[in-house]
Amino acid sequence: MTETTYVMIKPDAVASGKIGRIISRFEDAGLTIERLEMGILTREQAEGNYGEHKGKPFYEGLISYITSGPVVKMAISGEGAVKKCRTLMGPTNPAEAAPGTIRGDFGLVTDANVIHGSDSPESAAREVALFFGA
Ligand code: D4T
Repeated sequence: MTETTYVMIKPDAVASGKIGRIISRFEDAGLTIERLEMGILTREQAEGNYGEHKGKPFYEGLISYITSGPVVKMAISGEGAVKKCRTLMGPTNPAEAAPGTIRGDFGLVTDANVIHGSDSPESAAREVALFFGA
């Protein structure tokens, strides 16, 4: 099924010059970049994206990290785009991510793990609306 997901290149990857190589992974896989915008998240946007983690020990660090510098926000579409993007990204902990995945190739630690991607079609719809409007 053709669907649209939300993907965000995180501050560590933007600061270290990985934007182009990361976007190429999605285009090379046949997915379409529908929307693209660079900017610094407000605290409200960061909390909207990570509300499910509120109260966890890593939450405050996560919010300050994700608002620490520019990110690249994208809406990406294609057949099975939600799952496909997560597969291209690799697991949350870059130490467990295989070579060839984005986190495996460009990341080292969970608290600065290069990229975010919606984990379900429901999250994707909510996050695309949160960052790009309806
Ligand atoms: P995101 O949401 O950024 O795509 O990551 P995942 O979907 O792969 O993983 P997640 O929701 O479990 O974690 C969200 C975010 O929190 C950071 N994190 C996570 C952290 O700093 N320490 C931790 O122990 C965990 C579990 C990394 C990603």
